[in-house]
Amino acid sequence: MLVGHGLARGHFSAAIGHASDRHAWIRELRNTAARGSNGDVSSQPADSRIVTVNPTGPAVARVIVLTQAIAIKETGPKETVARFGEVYAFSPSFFVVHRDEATLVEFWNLQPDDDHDFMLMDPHWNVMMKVMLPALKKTSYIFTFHQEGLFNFSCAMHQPAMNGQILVITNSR
Ligand SMILES: [Cu+2]
Repeated sequence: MLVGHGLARGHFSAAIGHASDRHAWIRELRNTAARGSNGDVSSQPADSRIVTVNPTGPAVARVIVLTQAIAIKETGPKETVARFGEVYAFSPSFFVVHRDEATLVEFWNLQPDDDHDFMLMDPHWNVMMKVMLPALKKTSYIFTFHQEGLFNFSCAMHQPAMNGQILVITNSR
């Protein structure tokens, strides 16, 4: 089990300063089932809020998630790729964050020529977020979960094997 380790607040502001020129979006992701019929989330009560995602800002914990090539056409084994297709994994595929604690998740796409994506689901398997993880790039977001529970994530491009889970536990601090 990997738990994001504590860090001084504001420590990452310089390291992720480049995030501002990426598609800068600041969202509070909510359960889509809680949305009104017009899809407007701004009118929803605060308790429907699941997670806040920011491209940049202060974080108190950090997790690095690598994309790992398990069996691919470039390196084989050829028989494995023929039987299963190209197989990738997130590493770690399971990590723990504290509720209401800003956690920097830094995705490192280690593949020189394969894109991945990160698709985050709510506990009812509604897709809350989907972003690209371009080849040979670091892509980072700051997640602040407001609900405890188990959240699944996937790379939609490499199903059914490339998945992971985030366990949100109580903030004891
Ligand atoms: Cu992938």
